[in-house]
Amino acid sequence: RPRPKMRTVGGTLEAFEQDLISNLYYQRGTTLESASGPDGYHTLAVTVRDRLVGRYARTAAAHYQANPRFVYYLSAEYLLGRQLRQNLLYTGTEQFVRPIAEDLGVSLEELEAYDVEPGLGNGGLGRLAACLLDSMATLDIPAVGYGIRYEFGIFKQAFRDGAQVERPDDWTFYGNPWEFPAPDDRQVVGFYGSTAPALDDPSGLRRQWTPAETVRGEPSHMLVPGYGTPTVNIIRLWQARASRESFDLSRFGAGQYKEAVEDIVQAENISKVLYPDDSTEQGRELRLKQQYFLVACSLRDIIRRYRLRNTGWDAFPAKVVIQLNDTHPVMAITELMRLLVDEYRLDWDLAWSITRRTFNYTCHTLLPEALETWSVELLERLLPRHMEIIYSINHFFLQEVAATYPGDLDKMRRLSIIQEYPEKRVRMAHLAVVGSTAVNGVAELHTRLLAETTLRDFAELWPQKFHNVTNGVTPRRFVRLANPRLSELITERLGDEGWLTDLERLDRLAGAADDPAFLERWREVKRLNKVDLTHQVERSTGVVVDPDALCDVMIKRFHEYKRQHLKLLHVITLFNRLREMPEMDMVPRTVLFGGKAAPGYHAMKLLIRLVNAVAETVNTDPVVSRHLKVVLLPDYNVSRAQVIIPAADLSEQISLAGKEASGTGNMKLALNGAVTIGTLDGANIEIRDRVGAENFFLFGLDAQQAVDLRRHYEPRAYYERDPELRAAVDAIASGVFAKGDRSLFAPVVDAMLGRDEYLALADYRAYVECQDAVATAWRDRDRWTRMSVLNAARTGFFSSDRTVREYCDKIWRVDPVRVEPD
Ligand code: 26Y
Repeated sequence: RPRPKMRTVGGTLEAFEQDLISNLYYQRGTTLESASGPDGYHTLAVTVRDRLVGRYARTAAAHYQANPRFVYYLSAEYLLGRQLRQNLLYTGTEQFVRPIAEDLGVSLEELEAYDVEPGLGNGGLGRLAACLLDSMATLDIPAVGYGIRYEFGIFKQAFRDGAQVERPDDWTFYGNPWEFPAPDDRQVVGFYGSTAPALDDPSGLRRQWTPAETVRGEPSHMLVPGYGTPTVNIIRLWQARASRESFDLSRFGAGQYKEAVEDIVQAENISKVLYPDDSTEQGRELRLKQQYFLVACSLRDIIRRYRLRNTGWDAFPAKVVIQLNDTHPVMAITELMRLLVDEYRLDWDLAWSITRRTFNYTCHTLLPEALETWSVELLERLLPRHMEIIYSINHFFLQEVAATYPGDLDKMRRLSIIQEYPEKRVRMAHLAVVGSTAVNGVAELHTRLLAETTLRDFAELWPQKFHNVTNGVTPRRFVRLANPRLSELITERLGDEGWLTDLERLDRLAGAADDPAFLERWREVKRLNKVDLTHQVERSTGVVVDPDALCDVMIKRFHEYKRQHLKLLHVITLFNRLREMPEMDMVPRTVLFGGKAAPGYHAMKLLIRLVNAVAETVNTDPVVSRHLKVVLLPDYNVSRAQVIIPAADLSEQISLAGKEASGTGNMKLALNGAVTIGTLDGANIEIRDRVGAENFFLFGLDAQQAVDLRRHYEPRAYYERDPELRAAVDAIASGVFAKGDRSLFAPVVDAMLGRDEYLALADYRAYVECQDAVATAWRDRDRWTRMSVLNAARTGFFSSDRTVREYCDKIWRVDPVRVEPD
């Protein structure tokens, strides 16, 4: 078989093969003859990784040389996805692997099976962080991401009798070839203890904290390469380690083995799991510890880096911009104040001015219950000095408020960082706004509603602080890697791969939407992707689905506001219709759900059971299953998303208007040619504006109507009035999906008819009618394919490259630094 001879940025094939064999020998200590699968994978991984190390070294050198302003992204979550394929693509070595693997008698797919995705996040916010880092590197922005190296990431989801069971995600069990430990940069972090006045400080604002407990933070980093550029940034992850004194040798000697390691276990628990259950006091304390651990380690590292090239503090905000990804890292504001005032002895006002100019805050929610608060009692115990600093910040802030609104005590109460009733708590979002230069929402509607509702008083006080930066997604992972067939077709049509770094060029596909030959090829790509998905569905669930059916996809965390139950009511309606009229000519559909429910979120775990129960009933009904299949794919994650998204025809974005901050799955699906059925919520609105109303299935209440209706809402009235809705709800209540057991799903029915918090019943009729319009459109193949093409062609705006450019222009004011090419 002829081998490509050319020299590319990835080097030559011969050199790559040489390095592979040498790495197998010297890194794994084995030979071709005796290597195992994991040996092969690790060897390939480090061989690819090695090609990024030179770039990283040159990036670090260029950054050192330029001493630029850096973006430091602080996030409790990162959902990076698998690394192997991405790094093969980014290093230009993808082309070598197949011929070499063939030679050695293995397949890339076999090796890739060992590539584990680091599940260091829950959902949208964590994946956004990963997309932004990818775009920052691609745009040559000097940036570092900081996070926690959770020993166990997001749980693995399985189903037992249809119910979600959670298994630990031991993602580093076989080692992680993608990270570099950096033990020299470890930090020490304190907890608990007491504070005392500093000796020579008449203002009383400087104090001395003596922690009662210390923990080490050990960093390791993963490389974040840019696409089409030599820039390689890093994400630095902290793992908690007991300080060396924690091992109690004398107790061990006395046979008290458990007690001897107690302190070690306690310390290392800090980075043990992503989002420890917070239903107990200990759980909440552990979460706060995690948050402080992350920011304390990261700030010390940021200061260490600053001091490599700078002296004094005046230039700090000119060289350091810190982006807070939601409220989870907001304690960084108080920690920087503590470092500057107590440790570096700056006076309060200067420290506060530096701090405020350094931080910016991104809010990702509108739900009041998602706004974090911490009890003063807990803070006083765990971080006594930080609590004092919060009081001082609040004191000076409220003075400012009083000067602006003299005598308006209600205003003060609403703006205060401290909530007084029913118990004293610290409002982290308020602290974030007060301590930041810029605050942003993640879609236009979200930003507007933030300013009008959740953060209204702040938006009135400081209107210039508020910005919108609509989210985006990286086209490298979610189009090029996830959907190579579509990527090839696009590249062929547009003439080159420029669209991958300039996504708005996709608009040149719009012309092709009227070219029948192109439509035919577009359909063929979608079909092949659906065949791939079909195999995956069959492997993981045993359900056989028809690749020619309409592939109707709802993939996201299970949450009431996202309204998986509304989708389910539609599914049950189709089921009822088919049972009633077995001969009806219904458009064949596969309804695919994917998503996890938080382990303590009982209502959603019950809904998962119901989805699985409906799936079982539908898929085993001889009549219904000819037209309809329902699947809940277990363990939805980034890797699964990369298989599902390219195969989707219809994208379900049906949250109650005014509840979904942005959504990013909506963007990924549209870019892959799925047509959206959705409400006027989050970024759906901006997607519809761009793809055109005629290429988007809109239904339901808008945000204002939802607020108005909520005031006097009676779900039962909708139930009584609409026979199809009644039949759907009754089917659940009657036990059809529970082998006659009427009690199992009764709580779902009660929630719908009782309060129906997210107005699913009110939107039901509009939704079902809209779905009927979807089915009609689907029957006209060319019409549908045209819509599909136009969705991809017109959503180039939703590249995270554009998002990062907006952050750069509006908030960060950082410039790119060019790195010496390979
Ligand atoms: C405090 C803790 C319980 C907590 C943990 C995780 C609170 C919030 C979160 C995660 C929030 C999240 O993922 N939000 C999503 O962020 C996306 C990126 O901006 C948005 O697209 C999406 O609408 C929003 O729900």
